[in-house]
Amino acid sequence: MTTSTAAAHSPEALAGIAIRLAERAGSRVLDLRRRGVEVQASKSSAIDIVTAADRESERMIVEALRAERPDDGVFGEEGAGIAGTSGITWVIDPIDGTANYLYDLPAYAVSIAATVADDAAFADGRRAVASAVHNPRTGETFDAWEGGGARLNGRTIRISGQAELAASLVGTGFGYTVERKLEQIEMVTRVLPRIRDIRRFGSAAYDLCLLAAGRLDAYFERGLQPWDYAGGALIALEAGAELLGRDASTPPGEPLLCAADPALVRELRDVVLGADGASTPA
Ligand code: LIP
Repeated sequence: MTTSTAAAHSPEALAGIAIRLAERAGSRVLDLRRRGVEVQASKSSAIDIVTAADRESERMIVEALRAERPDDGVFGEEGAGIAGTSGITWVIDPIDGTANYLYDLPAYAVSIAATVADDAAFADGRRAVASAVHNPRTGETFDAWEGGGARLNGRTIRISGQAELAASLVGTGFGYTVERKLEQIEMVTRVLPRIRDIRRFGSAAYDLCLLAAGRLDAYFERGLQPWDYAGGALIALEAGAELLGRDASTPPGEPLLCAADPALVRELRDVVLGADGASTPA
C-alpha cells in the first residue's frame, strides 16, 4: 500500500470524511427545519418519528460514502444497509434527537462513525475507529479517531475528571415504549438521590459528546441502538472516559451503556443496576 493510499485509509482521514459529511448533512437538516418539519413515519411507537430530514440526511451521507469509499459497508438508522469488503462499516444516525428536531430544541446531531468488527468492544459487535458528531443548531462538531484524542471544533477536549458520584451531573435518556420507560424510571429512582442532578437532553450522541467535553460527569442509558452511540462513544473514550455494559461479560450497548471517569463508572453502574446494596427510597 503506498503512503498516499495508507493515509487515505488512516483513522485520521476517516475522521476527516466523517466531519465533512456530518457538517454537510447538518446544514441541509437545518435548512429543512427552517422550511418546516414533515413527519413521514413512525417506528417502535407513534412517538418514535421519522422526518423527511432524517431520510434526506441519511441519503446524502450514504450517496457521498458510496462515491468516496465504494468498498466500505454502510448501516443507517433509516434503513441503509450495504455490506462492504474493506473491513470498514459506516454507522449513521442522520438526526439523533429527532424529537428535539421536531420541537426545534437545540440538542440534535448528525452522527457518523467508521467502525470495524469487534465483538468484545460493544454489544453490537462493532467498534468505531473514527467518528464525528455535529450539532447544526449550535455549530459544534465533535470528532475523534482511535489514538488521536477527541476535539470540539478542532480544539482538544477531556472529560471532567469527576470521581465523586454525589457531586456528579449525570445524563440519561428514555425510550419510546411504556415498558422501556418503566424500566428506565426504576434506574433514575435509584440514581437521582445519589448524584448532583440528572440532565436529559434527548440525544445519546450529543450526551456522550457533552461528557467528552466535561459538561456532563457521567451518562447512562438502557435501550440505545448502535447508531445512537457509535460516534459519541469513541469521542467519549478518546476524551478519557471508560464505558461499561451491564456486567463483565456484556460490553456496553443496548442492554446498558454507562460512561464516566474510570474512577466513577463502576460505582455508577452498580447504583443504576441496584447492585450497590443501597435501599431504594420508598
Ligand atoms: C434518541 C436517543 C436518546 C434517547 C431518545 C431517542 P433518536 O434517538 O439518542 O438517547 O433517549 O429517546 O432514542 O430516536 O432521536 O434518534
